[in-house]
Amino acid sequence: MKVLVLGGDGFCGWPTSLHLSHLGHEVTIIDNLSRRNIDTELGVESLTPISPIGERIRAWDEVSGKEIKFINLDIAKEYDRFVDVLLDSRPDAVVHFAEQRAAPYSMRSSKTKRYTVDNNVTGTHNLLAAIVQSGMDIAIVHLGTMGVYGYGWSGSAPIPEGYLTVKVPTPDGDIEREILHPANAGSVYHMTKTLDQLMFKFYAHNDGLRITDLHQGIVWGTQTPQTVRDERLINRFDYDGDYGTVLNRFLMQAAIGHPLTVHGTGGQTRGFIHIRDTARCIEIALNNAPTSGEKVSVFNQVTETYRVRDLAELVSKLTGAEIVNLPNPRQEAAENDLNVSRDRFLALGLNPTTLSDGLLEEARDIASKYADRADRTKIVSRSVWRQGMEAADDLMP
Ligand code: NAD
Ligand code: USQ
Repeated sequence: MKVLVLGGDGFCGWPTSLHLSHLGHEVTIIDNLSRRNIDTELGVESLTPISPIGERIRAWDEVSGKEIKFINLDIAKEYDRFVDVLLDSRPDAVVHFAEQRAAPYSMRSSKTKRYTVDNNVTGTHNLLAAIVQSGMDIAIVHLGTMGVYGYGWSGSAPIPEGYLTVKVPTPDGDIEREILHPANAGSVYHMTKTLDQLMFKFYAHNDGLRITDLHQGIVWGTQTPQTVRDERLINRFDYDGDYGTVLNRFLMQAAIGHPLTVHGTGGQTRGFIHIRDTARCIEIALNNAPTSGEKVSVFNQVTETYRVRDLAELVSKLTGAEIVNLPNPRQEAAENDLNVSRDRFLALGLNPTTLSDGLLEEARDIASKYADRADRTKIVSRSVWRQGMEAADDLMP
């Protein structure tokens, strides 16, 4: 299959590109390298030493004998060029990772709110319009988020895979309808993903586009069987207060003797998935694309759920790290349960990597190995959801 990977230089996109190339697909990465530029803007670097994209691709060619092409292009700003790329490369599928993905970064300032909306909403819409304009039959696999549902909105009822069956009262009695699960975004970033869903619904219905939307939980881990083949292929590991996600942050904090930064009581429950399983889920989604005229195919891409304080305790037990409860910089429920339906990927053969399989390896081979690259001043999350909220770094012991 010919596959364009939008955002293929990023944390999920790079290992997925290697995985697809390893399987024999013809992969072209499109990326504007904005994520690397945001690192520069924030004055941080990945904990792991990531190589420039050209070197990554050369290294992959050397170790695997397989070619990955790279095009530096902004999908939100270079529409005509993007249409030309589609017409020239004639892909069978596009995997879309190319969005600003950090909730704290999206809440940092009015500038980053506007950037996140402009980049994500326009980028996704450009992709849809470009495929229609090209007249080609190209399957889309998009990385969405569990955050479109909100966390615990339906109490103990499991969150369905995308759609909810509801009863609509009418004068002639109730009628049943299937609707998109109500959107309950918790940040400007998550809001852009709920807008993506509406655009997908429209284009699947109006133009018969074949779209899969993967509602992914928090990705943890770093390496995949392909990224370990050469240090120049290593995946990025974000640990800073904006881009670092909770479990990877706790592992890295433990490795440098920093207290584990639990927001509030740590009663927030979230869905998790290992990076190896992300790549495998994309493969499964590409092999099971819907046909034209079908509704958007939604999968919940989550393998386990954990409460933040339980994660902190797990890491603390493993490493002896101290735990600190900081005022929560976010506006979110202090405690929530999360019950997620996740049958579709399991039915299609996903064999998940669990925390118990991978945590020790991650702590040893990544967090400890690269601990001396960490900048302690970038750890605490300084982006607050509303003006006037307390910045937690003044309260660190
Ligand atoms: P990332 O920031 O590491 O990667 C995104 C890539 O897209 C970057 O390389 C960036 O340069 C590129 N990009 C952004 N805007 C672009 C544009 N306009 N044109 C071209 N390239 C552009 O993020 P990630 O962690 O790899 O996440 C990838 C996708 O998966 C995102 O859509 C994110 O919302 C989703 N997701 C991530 C996680 C997670 O825990 N990392 C969880 C759920 C969903
Ligand atoms: N948290 C802490 N301490 C920390 C960091 C985070 O307690 O040091 C808490 C947060 O307050 C939040 C939870 O941990 O309650 C998760 O935060 P996170 O930064 O790990 O994840 P989140 O902001 O939800 O975003 C990440 C990805 C995003 C993706 C989302 C999937 O950055 O791209 O969409 O996970 S999900 O959470 O399922 O919506």
